[in-house]
Amino acid sequence: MSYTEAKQKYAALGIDTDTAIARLKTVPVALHCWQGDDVRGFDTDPNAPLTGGIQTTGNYPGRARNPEELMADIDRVLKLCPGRKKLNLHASYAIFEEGEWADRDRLEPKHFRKWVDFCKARGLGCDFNPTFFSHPKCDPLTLSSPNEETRKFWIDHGKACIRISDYLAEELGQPVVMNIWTGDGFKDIPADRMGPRARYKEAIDEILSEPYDFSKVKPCVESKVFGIGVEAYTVGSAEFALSYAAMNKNKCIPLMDNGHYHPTEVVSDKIPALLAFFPEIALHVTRPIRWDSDHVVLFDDETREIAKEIVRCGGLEGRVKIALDYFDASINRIAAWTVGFRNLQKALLWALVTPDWKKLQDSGSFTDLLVAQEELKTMPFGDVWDAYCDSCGVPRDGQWLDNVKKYEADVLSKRG
Ligand code: RNT
Ligand code: ZN
Repeated sequence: MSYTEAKQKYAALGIDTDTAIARLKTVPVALHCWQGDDVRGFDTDPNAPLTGGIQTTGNYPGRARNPEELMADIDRVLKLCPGRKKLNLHASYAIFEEGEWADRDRLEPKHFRKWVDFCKARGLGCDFNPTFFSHPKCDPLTLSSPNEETRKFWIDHGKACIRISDYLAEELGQPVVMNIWTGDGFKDIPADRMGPRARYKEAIDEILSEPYDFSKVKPCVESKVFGIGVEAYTVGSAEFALSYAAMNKNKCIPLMDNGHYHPTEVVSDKIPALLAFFPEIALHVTRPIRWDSDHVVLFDDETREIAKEIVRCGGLEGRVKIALDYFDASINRIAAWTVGFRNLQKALLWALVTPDWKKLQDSGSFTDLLVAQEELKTMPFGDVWDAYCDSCGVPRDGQWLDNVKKYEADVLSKRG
């Protein structure tokens, strides 16, 4: 089936596939740098285990060990993925000069200058994240710690990250989403649930007291239901994060990660709920298997449904900030990165060529709606996807994995 035929079939449903393709090309999606090196970063012992309730599993060879390797790997992914990208960095990816090192409370814009050069050369915007985990100053709590010195260290880190985000926004001329997530919580039933939350709230207030222009720097608060080692209680629960964002609408936005809810909850349904109240929201698109396992994003029902809600609710017009967040260390990391990014693009394209059946719903025509939704599934979507890849100058499905395998043989397999 050719694209021309596919285009006609969609036209019969009232969909212009050319318009959908052109639209998707303008939508920024943040590519997370941390799939390339198992969330290790460059500022702490690369052999120390991750802390903060997140975990990578697997020891597939070829992990990026330094900025040069990570940048080369990102370049490979960029070439294999269609669509408009932003880079998404963590503070732990600071790049120091020979012999230089700064702790997280002392990070400065200059430690991200090489990343700015990288983004500029590729026309990318950049998002940013303070790194409140995998560091000796996690006691293990950070912003909610009862220890004043610990809390101050992490507040200073958050403030430094606001200044770095401001620098990234200035330099790259695009807004920077700056996401606050901590793994603060307890393994077992806490004696005091309120204290940590009160301290967390105050600490975020202090971070956000650092001056910034909210049209350029978009701080977010990401919630989580539980993490490994903090199974009984997380300080930044859904209610906490959402309430914080609701009470501070002029200075931050809520961020939902679809791995951070009870397994039967779906973020797709939460998108319009939040957009009824918030002008802007942010997403981490990932794939949970039984828990926040951060598996590679698939072209599955929920990813499509998330994409559909983004499109239906006007999210592509800037109201929904889209980012990816997964890390699989058990397979080729470049392939993991690429297939996940391509799958999100696929889901967005799928959503853009899905007819708006609001009228069927509003007129109570639920039989028609069900049949229409089911029949859409066997439309020649693959041809539209191929046309999108072609027009972005990237390989079609079936044509990129060999490229990754060659890179593995030539480059990745030589890394110790
Ligand atoms: C962890 C959160 C957080 C991290 C990244 C590395 O559960 O999802 O967003 O995955 O910041
Ligand atoms: Zn996340």
